[in-house]
Amino acid sequence: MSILFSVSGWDVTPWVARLRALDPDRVVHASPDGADLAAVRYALVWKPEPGLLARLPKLEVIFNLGAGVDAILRDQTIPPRIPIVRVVDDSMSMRMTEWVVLQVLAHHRRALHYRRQQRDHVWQDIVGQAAARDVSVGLLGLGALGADAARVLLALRFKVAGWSRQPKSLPNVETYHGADGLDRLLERSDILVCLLPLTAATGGLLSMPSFRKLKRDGPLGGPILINAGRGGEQVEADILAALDDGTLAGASLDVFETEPLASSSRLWDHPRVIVTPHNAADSEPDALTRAIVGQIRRYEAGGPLANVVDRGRGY
Ligand code: NDP
Ligand code: OXD
Repeated sequence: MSILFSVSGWDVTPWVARLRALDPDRVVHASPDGADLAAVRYALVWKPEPGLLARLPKLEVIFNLGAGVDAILRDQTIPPRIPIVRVVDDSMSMRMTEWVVLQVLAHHRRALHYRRQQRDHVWQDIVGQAAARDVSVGLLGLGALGADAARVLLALRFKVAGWSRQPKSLPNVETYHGADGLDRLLERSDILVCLLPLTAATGGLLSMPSFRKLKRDGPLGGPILINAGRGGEQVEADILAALDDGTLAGASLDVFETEPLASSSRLWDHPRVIVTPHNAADSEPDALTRAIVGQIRRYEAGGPLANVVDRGRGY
């Protein structure tokens, strides 16, 4: 019984090497090419070829090598009996929190403005710079990633609120849920951070109607949008229109409607936008292969799998 990798867009070599080192007795295929598909028990995947997983008759568990499962759930051929396990790991949460904090601080401390001044050799302070305790950060999504970001933002003294599907309680975080809750979160947010999974309910949420509900009288000269969830959650034409008409004062985007972001997109050159290439929190081969081998050992000893995706919910 073997393990099969099916990964697109990444170099799978370090993953295969680490897995073989951790579990030397197991046959590990780096790709479906030439593999005995009839003997595959576990599949480790990122955006696998649609239809492939349905062709593995002995498949017992799918390990998605990222946290988001929108891509794999689009493959309707995956038999419902096979559990899909996603990434929930400190190595990922810490990376995402670093990215979120970097972006929040960049806008809070006007990094883009001072960068332009540096380029022009201008020595000039913005008078009346707000303190973190005067800035409200609203987190869309209070899961593994949102909750970790909240913890560190609180340590920096930001006011933190969050929105989830179900009611949730986190220390020192104002929490909201449901449609009414979303409006209440938006109207109190100077900085909106999206860490939501892409589902039928979250697609297109980051659009002009939401931007218009954000807090307007905060200390940053207007609301800021930060998105590292999925590009399908944002309407880029609305983001640009909102930046142009002052509905948004700035944005940091790690994910895009189409990736890679087209070189013709105005987002690249916008003076109040930070673009990163969907790398806010990369999957770390070392930590994640260790976690997967641990899960396989527990599972084979009769224990439960952790972090199984609820396919009905979509995340
Ligand atoms: P989790 O499943 O742990 O958390 C998701 C959160 O979103 C939960 O709080 C959930 O609510 C909330 N949520 C889902 N649907 C809704 C809804 N309709 N209304 C309100 N809240 C909702 O996911 P993670 O935190 O691990 O990851 C979040 C996403 O981040 C991933 O799905 C992926 O898209 C993205 N990501 C991006 C990366 C990057 O590099 N840019 C890297 C890793 C992940 P509830 O608590 O009630 O279930
Ligand atoms: C993920 C991602 O979902 O990197 O893990 O986007």
